[in-house]
Amino acid sequence: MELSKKMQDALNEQIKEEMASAYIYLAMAAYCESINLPGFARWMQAQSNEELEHAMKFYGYIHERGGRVVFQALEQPQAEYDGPVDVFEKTLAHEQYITGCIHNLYGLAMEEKDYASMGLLQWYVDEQVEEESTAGEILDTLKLIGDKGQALFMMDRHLGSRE
Ligand code: OFO
Repeated sequence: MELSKKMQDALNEQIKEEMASAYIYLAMAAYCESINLPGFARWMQAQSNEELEHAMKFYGYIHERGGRVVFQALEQPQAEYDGPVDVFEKTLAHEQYITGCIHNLYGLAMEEKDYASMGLLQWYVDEQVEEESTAGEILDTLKLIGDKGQALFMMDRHLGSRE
């Protein structure tokens, strides 16, 4: 079954969202470097790489279905933040936004009875549960830590161990 034009456009739009996510997290990585939190920066870089993988999974899928990938322009990501809590508040909010995008896509696939796309999107639905949970847990820990420098240092080392 050929990919509908409407579904193709929506998937291309989601490639943009995933690339924008990669760009946002890389900007957060650069910010973390600037405030001497190299572990946080490393974690954000790994997050950014994962987002590129999310984009490329859609890229591969559109081609597999005989569709056409068209890239869109990305907005400039925010450069400055108000410390690590702010970074993770924005990370969680962004992931919640992405979950909404994925659910809308799933809804469209259902409407169109595009079962193949529903199968692909189920992977993203599950991934978003994990993404929100991870960001939420880190945010909770950061709120507990408050301004205790030593605990933040330990957290930085811990986050820096992400592969
Ligand atoms: Fe962070 O999951 Fe994709 O965007």
